[in-house]
Amino acid sequence: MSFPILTPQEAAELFHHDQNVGFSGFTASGSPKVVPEAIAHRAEALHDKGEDFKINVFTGASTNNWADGALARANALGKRTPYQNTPDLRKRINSHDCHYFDLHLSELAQKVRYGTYGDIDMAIFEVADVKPNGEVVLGTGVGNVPTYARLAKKVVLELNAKLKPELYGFHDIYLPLDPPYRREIPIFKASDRIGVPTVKIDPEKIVGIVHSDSYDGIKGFTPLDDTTLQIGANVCGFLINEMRAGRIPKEFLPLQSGVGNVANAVLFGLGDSKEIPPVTMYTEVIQDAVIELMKMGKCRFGSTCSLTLSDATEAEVLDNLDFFRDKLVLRPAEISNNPEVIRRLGVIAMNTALEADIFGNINSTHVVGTKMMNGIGGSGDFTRNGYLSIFSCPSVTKGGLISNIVPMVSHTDHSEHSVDILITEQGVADLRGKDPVQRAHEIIENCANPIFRPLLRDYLNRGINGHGGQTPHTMGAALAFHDEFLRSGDMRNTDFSRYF
Ligand code: 0RQ
Repeated sequence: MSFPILTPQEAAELFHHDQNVGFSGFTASGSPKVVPEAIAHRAEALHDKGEDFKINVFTGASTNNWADGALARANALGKRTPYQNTPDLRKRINSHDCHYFDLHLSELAQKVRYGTYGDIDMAIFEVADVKPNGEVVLGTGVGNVPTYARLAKKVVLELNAKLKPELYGFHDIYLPLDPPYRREIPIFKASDRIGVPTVKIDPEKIVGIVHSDSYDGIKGFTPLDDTTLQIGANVCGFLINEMRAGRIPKEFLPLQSGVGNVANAVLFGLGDSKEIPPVTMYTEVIQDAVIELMKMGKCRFGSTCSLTLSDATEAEVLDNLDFFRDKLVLRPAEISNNPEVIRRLGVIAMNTALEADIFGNINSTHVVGTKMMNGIGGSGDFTRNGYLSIFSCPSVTKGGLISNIVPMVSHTDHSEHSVDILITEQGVADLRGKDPVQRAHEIIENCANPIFRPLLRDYLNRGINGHGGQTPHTMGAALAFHDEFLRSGDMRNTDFSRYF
């Protein structure tokens, strides 16, 4: 069967108001690049005529500026899940123009298969190759394609010339049976393959192919500053101590690392360490640092949902696929982030917090408790199920106006029950085996910025000497740091006497 070749504009005409649309990819990697932008233009034209036009977009994780960015600017997103990170969409979410529900990434595919959110009307998949029988080789990110491919009524393919058919073999496509028929996910080490290399789409559903020619559009990392480097060094130092103490076996354990500069700094630090053996990753995103480690022989294998690489590194990988062929596997999000596998493999989870409280709860998503930043992403999948769950962040933000260590988090994504270790540039708080007050001392003395330590000690002592309890919060004062920030823009002005 040969499929019609469409322009992005012709493809955009196939989408209608209030349809549920599944996108390929995970982060900017593998996300569609030309059709969503054309849909955004179509939305603008329809809005100008006074017509309603918004689509509900289901992805693997965040997308890119051509998809979430353009659709948000056009106010063309009705519902959106499970994760995003573009400034324009963030504004739409916080102003209620877009109904965003923030979900653990591992959960979406199964919920979609059960029909929780209705039918999947359309899907747009970026592919490296397509066969006449509807079999496709995906690109740099898988996300939830296997599920959307099965359920979507119509599929538009974006055939990206930058990708190569030789990506065949990098993907391991596996769709688990749903409960009550689910069996074990038979991954026993990061490199195990359990599925097939391609996604088979019913050719009758493929309504056309649109050509594109672009890398994922991810910028290189900004040079690491002193704070980031020190956090990275503290994480590495902690992991080395754990290995020396025998709490991490000498073969080491698979690593998951979130996105961003801190994650990159940690991985570069691990690469420099003579003591840590070459690592494996069981993770959702592989960034530039892991590719460097592979070239240095310091990373043996990476299991991931996406290659979230800067354009230069993506080009390098695509030009050297044979070198990476036995070092990488790309899996669907429900497998890369699968709680059963994460727990079985003993993954060391390393994620970033916006703020942590003195008792060990983490806020990763909401600025001052109200404004959505990005979403929980896969951080909950890994934190809750990892062998060791580490959070890191700088001790202060915005030049010291904000303390990232607060009396009580203004929103909770990861509770004290799931967080083992907190790390800032100041040091390491080991929360394991400690009660709430012991954890508070550990966090204040080792992780809080010295400028904020007296205020945090004051809060803790007032609580202990006041209403007490195992977790000695003082309800009227627990959010005093945030309250002060909203009043004066500077948490350092917090005056607890106002609240007691
Ligand atoms: O603001 O953008 O105006 O400069 O938040 O902070 O320090 O640059 O850190 O880029 O690593 O993001 C938690 C958001 C951290 C991210 C979060 C402000 C700060 C800055 C960003 P500017 P940094 P990062 C893998 C796993 C959840 C999902 C996840 C995230 C901006 O890591 O989204 O982990 N995590 N997924 O100034 C107010 C505070 C603040 C603050 C920082 N306490 N109050 N603003 N900022 N702390 C990926 C996937 O799942 C796909």
